[in-house]
Amino acid sequence: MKVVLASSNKHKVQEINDIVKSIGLGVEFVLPPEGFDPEENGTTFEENSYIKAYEAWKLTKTWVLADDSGLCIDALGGKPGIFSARYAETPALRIERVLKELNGIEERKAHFTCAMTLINPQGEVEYKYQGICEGSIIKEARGTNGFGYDPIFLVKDDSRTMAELSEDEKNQISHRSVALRHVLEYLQKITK
Ligand code: ITT
Repeated sequence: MKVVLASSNKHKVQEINDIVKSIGLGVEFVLPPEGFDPEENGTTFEENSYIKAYEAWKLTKTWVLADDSGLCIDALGGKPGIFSARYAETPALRIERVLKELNGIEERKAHFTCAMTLINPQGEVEYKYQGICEGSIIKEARGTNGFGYDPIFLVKDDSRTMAELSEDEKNQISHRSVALRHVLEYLQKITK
């Protein structure tokens, strides 16, 4: 079964394909066609996930999955949240901004969220799920794996940041893998 993955983020696409491979299901994710450029003007992860999925559905009229994700920091009232990809110009500057905003703050609890929306070939929402991964923000970036805010995200009950985990380890626990496993379980059920 082919599913269009409504994303332009190559790291996300890679992680999603790796998770699917490790589970060994007959689902193949393909990229959206040229011209896929959704306006992410929703106010929640769920809304933006739907906007991306629906935009890709309009172009393909087939099964579509979208991932809207981001980092939510308690002490910053949930920021960067849905603005995670736009918090500053580059990934390094985004990390710098977060660390600056948390300067002097000891309570650094945070979580990653991933809202997935699956749309069927009729253009209806077939399934949605929000996955979460808990942790906290350390004071200095560590690690080179993963992407985005991974180097400053200390995984709960672990001494490592997300960027210090191997790809496989991240894919066992990440917000994205939690959401994707639910989506795949659902797809497996309905395609049996
Ligand atoms: P698409 O909309 O094309 O999928 P995007 O990168 O713009 O790509 P989002 O709007 O969902 O995607 O923003 C996600 C941002 O949240 C991403 O760019 C990172 O900054 C951050 N993020 C999401 N998942 C992450 C992860 O697993 N590790 C680190 N940062 C993550």
